[in-house]
Order: sequence, then C-alpha cells, then structure tokens
Amino acid sequence: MLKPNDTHITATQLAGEISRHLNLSLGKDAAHASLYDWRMSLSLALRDRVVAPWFASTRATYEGQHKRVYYLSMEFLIGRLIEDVTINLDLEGVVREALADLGQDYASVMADEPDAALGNGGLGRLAACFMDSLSTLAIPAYGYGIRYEHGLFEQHFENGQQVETAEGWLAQRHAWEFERPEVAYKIHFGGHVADEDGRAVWHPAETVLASAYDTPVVGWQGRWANTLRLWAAKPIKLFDLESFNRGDYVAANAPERLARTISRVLYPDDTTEEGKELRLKQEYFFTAASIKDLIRRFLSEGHRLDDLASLVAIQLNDTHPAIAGPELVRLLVDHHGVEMGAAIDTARACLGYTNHTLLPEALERWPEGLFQRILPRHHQIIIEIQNRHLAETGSDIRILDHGNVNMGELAFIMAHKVNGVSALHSDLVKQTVFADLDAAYPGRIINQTNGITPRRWLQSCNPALRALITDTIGSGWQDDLERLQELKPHLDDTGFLDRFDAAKAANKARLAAWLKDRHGTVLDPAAMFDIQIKRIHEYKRQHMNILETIALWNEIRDNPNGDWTPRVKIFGGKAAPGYALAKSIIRLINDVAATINTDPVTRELLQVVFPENYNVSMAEILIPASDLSEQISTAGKEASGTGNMKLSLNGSPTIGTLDGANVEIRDHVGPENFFLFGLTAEDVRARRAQPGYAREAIEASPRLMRVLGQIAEGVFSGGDTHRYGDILHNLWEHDYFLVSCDFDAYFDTQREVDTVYRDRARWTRMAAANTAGMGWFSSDRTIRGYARDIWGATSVAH
Ligand code: 26Q
Repeated sequence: MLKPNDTHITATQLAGEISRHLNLSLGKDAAHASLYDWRMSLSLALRDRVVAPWFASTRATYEGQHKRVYYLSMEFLIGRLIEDVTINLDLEGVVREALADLGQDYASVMADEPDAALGNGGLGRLAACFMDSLSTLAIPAYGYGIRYEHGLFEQHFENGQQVETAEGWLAQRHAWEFERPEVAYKIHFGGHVADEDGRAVWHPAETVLASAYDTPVVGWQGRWANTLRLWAAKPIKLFDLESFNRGDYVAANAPERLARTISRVLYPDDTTEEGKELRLKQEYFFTAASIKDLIRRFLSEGHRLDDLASLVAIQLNDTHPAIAGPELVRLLVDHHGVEMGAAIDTARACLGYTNHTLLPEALERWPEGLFQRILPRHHQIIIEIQNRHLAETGSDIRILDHGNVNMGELAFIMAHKVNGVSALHSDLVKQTVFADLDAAYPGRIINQTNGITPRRWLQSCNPALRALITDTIGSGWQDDLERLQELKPHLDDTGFLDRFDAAKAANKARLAAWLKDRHGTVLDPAAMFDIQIKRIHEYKRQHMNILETIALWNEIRDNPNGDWTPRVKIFGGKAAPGYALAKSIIRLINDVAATINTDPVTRELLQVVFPENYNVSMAEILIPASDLSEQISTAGKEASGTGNMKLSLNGSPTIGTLDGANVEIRDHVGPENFFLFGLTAEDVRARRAQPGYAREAIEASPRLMRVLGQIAEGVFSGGDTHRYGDILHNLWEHDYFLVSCDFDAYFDTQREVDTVYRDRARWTRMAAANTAGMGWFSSDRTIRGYARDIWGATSVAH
C-alpha cells in the first residue's frame, strides 16, 4: 500500500502542471482559456496524481493473488469527480492555492464539471458510495456498468409541470476516463441454438462490440485505487461500404445505429413500461462483457476454472445483471467444457444478489417469448437451472412461470447469498417476496444495511461541520466514522453547540444564496429548512408533505398572530416520465408554492421551494443546509433510504416513519432525537384489510377534509376543479399508501417539531446528537460486512 503522501504535490507544482496541460493537452494559452479549459487542465493534472496509486493497487492485487470483487450495476450515480479526487487526495488547500495563483476561482472551476448522472437514485448512488469505500478499504474491486451517452434526463418545469430533456454529459470530453480500445468483446443476440454432436452451439443473429472505458476510483488519502469499467456499444463493422456503394446510405449506417442504441440512454426507473427489448439487451450487453472480461483476467493469470469461486466474487446490484448466472454457466459449459451441474455450482459460489425493492411492480419479469428470442441459449440454461432447483429442493417456485422469466427468482437461485439493504427490509424479504425460497434455501438471505461515504457526504460537502468535528475530536474520523461518538461528551458544551449552530447557519446561507441565484427565491435563513429530496413516488408520500403544508397554511391564516415557527419546505426530485400520478404531485407542489409564496399573510412564515433538476450536486448543497429531514414513506415500502443517512449525518433530525433504515437511524441517534409518527409495517398490513379505510380516515380528519376540499375547488389551480382529480380520486378511493391514515399523526408531529425548533439550545443539541450518532452508517462498515459475509474478500492493507 502506498503511503498517503506519495500523491502529494505543492501548490506551485500543481499550478505548473495545470498550465502544462492547458498548453499541451488543450492547446490553449492562459490568455484565451475558458473556464472549461481550466477545469479540464486541473482535472488532467489531478488525474495524473491518481495513476501511481492505481498502478500500485493493480500490481499488489496481482502479486498477492487476492480475491477480486466485481460489482455489477446498471447504474453508477457518481456526480462530479473533480472534488471527490481533490478531497480523497487531501489536496483541497493545494488546489485552492494553485487556482488562485492562476487567477481562477475554486468553486467556479469545481462547479463547471457536469454531473455523471448514470443512475436513477438510491441504487445507483449506493454503487458509487460502494466504489469509494472499496478503494478506501483497499479491497481489490472492479465496478462494471454501462457508459451511457445520456444519463438521467434533465428536469424542467413549465407551468409547474415536469418536462424532460436529454442529458448530455459526454458532449464535453470526460476528463477522468481512459479509453481501452484493445479491451473489446463481441456480444451476441438472437438467432438459434443448434445441437452439433451433442453440443449446444449458439448461432446469433446480431453482434455488437462492448468497448471498455476505465475510470480510476481513488480512495481516502490516495492509498488505493480501483477501476470503474464502463462498457460502450460499438458496431463490429463501422460502416457497410457495400450498401454505401450501392447508394443505400441508410443501410450503410445501420450497423452503427444498431450498436450505438444499446449504450445510448439510461432507462428512467419506469416500472410502468414493461418488457422493453432494448432494456433486456442493455442488461445482457454489459453483464456478458463483464463476465467475459473477468474470466479472461482470471485465465490470463494461469488459474484453473475450478478455482474461480475462490478468487472471484460477483455482486449483482438488484436483478438488472441477473443474467450473469446463466451467462457464466454458458461460458463454463459451452466454451470450457465444464459439466452443467458443476458449472451451476461454480457460478452460484461466485454470485451474490442484493435486493433493493419489495414493490411487486418493480420486480423484473420478462415475457418468455421475448427473452427466448433474444437469448435462446440462456433460455435453455435457465430451464436446466430451474429443473435442478426443483429437484434439489422440492420447492415449487419457478423462474419460468406464467409465460414470464422472473429475474428475482433467477438471481436468488443462482446466488449463494441474497441480501436486503436494511434490517426491516431484509426481514420483509424473508417474510414476503422470497418466503418460499427462504424456506428452500435456509440461511441464504442475510442483511447488509446500506451506508454512505463520509468523504463525499461530510468531508467534501460540509466544510463548516468538517472543521468543527476535526477541531473537536481530531482527524481520522473520515475513514473511521464511529469516532463521531467522541462528539457525545461535547453535546452539553455550549461552545461546541454554538459552533455547530454557526456551521448550520453558514450552510443555510450558502443554500439561500444559491437558490436566489438559480431560482430567484429569497429565503429567511432563520426559518427552519425542511427538506424532502428523493425520487417522486406515491410510496415516498411527497403528497402527504404538501397536504400538510396546505393544512399549516390554513391554520396560519386562521390565526396569523399565533406563535408560528417560520418554515421553508424544500422539495427536490424527479418523476419517471411515464408515471402520471407522480407528475401530478410535482405540479401540485409547484401550484401550492405559487399560491402560498405570494400570500402576504403567510409569506414570512411559510414558503415552498422546488428547484428543478435535483441531482447529486444539488444534494451536496441541500443536505448540509437542512434542519429537518423528511423520511415519511409508508412503512414497509422504502427498502432502506440513504438520503435519510446523509441528512442525519449532517445534523438534520428526521421526521419519519418506522421504515427502511429509519428504524436503525433512530436506534443509533436515540429516539429522543428522532420525530417518529405513523403506522408500522404491521399496522399498514392490518389497515389495508379494513374495507373503506381511506374514506373513513379522511372523514375523521376535518383538517384533511378541508385541504382536499380546497384542492377540489381549484384554490391552487386557478379555479380548475379537474386538475388534481387523479390525486383526489386516488386518496378517496384507494389510498394504497395510507396518506389519509397517517395524516393527522404527521401534522401533530410537525407541530411538535415546531415547538422544539423554537428552543434553539434543545434543537441544536438534537441536531448535533444526530451527527454524533451516525458513525455506524458509513459505507465502509457496509462494505466490510459484504466482504466478510458474502465475498470472502479481504483488504490488501499492510
Ligand atoms: C427497472 C426496469 C426498467 C427500467 C428501470 C428499472 C429500475 C431502475 C432503477 C428499477 C429500479 C431502480 C432503482 C431502485 C432503487 O433505487 N431502489 C432504492 O435502492 C436504495 C439503495 O439500496 C434504497 O436505499 C432505496 O430504499 C430503494 O428504493
């Protein structure tokens, strides 16, 4: 392992390196350089610092014959890399000084990098945090995914409604990656399987090339760097010259068009759109390339395939790469002559599967006909896998069922460990979706509660709090987050609490300035900043939050001289383009904002802000500035949540239900520092069994009745009484997510929040207790758990 200072450089040296890249890599002189040129030159200079640890890590892994972890994920929601690298190399001061010497502003240069938004939300961001922790812990690992040309769509609001435009992060050169034209695999689709002398031979109809792009991921203090390898699809032949010569220009471009489509765009998490052929092709494309790549690496080091599972661990981030099981079996059997049963056993010993959702509509299923058409040999192998499973366990759970290929069952049966992402979620995985498979394979399901990287989500995004923590307990907490407990003796020290408060105030001022700049909104920095940031979904219940906002607005108007606690409700999040109800919720929030923000009676006391296009970079500004974290999902629906962890770590107490990791957060920060309300997962189940529960709950709450009446009358829609018919109908008639049942408890708990917030000393202590209690939620702890319980991988630290 390298010593931390091997990547060190002085400000003068760095300024020289930046200038050198400006001249030689970008072909610009300082007089004509744009912000882009400076940012790119800095990035290249920083990237140079990463290369030595990267090579050293590769060498150490190879020489020690260490087990390698392969993390397969359709999504890596990385955000910007420039600040990550700066922070992990401990170069922030040096970069600031070097840029200042060159007449450039640190913040502007950092903010110039486009977000790498190669993910939808929690699952993709978890993969990015895991990459950071794997490098920090010096566990040899590769992240494998897709180099989408267009990441998650950009969100704009037109008349309060979400419209989507294509994202284009690769329009500019991507500074951090290394193209590997020599690392390319042919990936096949379609065609048929022939029996040739008792051997199955796949004669595919289509072939594309998977071409590798590597990004080094450097860990804390540059001690180790792993690789994120993303695959881009390319045509096997660039251009059909024959067609061109015939004058058929469309046909001439066909091979390129076909291939490029595969890695063109990230699918927005869209559970309403089923059976999309391109999505299945994407899944197989990156999974097959990754499996081929890891087998090539393994064989090139002279190992025997019998030993695969002792040197290779493959983790499936949800079912999206679940085809890895059959693909690995296919390569072992068809290409390497391994017997089917042995191949299945080997594959299973390599594979682990992480489940991230219980929502039935989100479990991946493919129409069997489509699947068989695209992957005919894999279809045969799945039949083999299923037959063995049925025979060995006596279970009647099938992968191929009712004309579908169930990817959850496939992933489960092909993995030696299956994990949920919070204690509650893992229990529910056992009791619900995989109850029968749990009985067939006892002990296979385990829990690994999610975590977040404290490097990005505290050290980097919250300089004010970072300084206070380091002044109070010294450095070292960045890779040993449990040390935050050492803050606990300071929770009654007014000097410490004053500084904690001042840090929060600074972050709120930063957010207020940003919002004014971006949004034109002027906020009272003394008001409570109440934040709900996450994808828009009924189960996350942003609509409950906005209904509560309306109820509060009513009560302030009824009693304008009451003892109110000023609040700013801040929302951030995108709705899947095809999810009509989620889009209605966005519009309602924006409509309510337009109405109440201009109300002279209440505007000093209550504001609603919804900046468009929430992404990782916006999260880095919002999270440190939050006073109150909204984690209000219907109990039993949020697998874990990770935003909840980021907010609490940054000194923002939670108002929340007993759902996902909220349960464990509450245990760690102490119930007295958490505003709990609402039905439990068990209550939810019982309530759903009562006919007419929704209507009954609404009719029992005059406050909610009034709010729903106002929406129906068009108070927030300029008199349009139909605009929110969908939301209202849903709440009155089904309310599957029990907004009505939890509403009063939520409202009352919010008033309790108001009261505590007015007691500044008490509030600050509560906020600081959150930070002090959150050490366990480092993704370093999570990764240690995976390494120990699933991968059998160890750190190469020595
Ligand atoms: C499926 C089919 C077609 C297209 C897209 C998808 C798709 C894409 C992304 C389905 C689901 C996702 C993402 C799911 C996700 O982010 N789940 C979240 O995972 C987090 C990390 O474990 C948890 O903290 C959250 O609770 C969980 O919602």
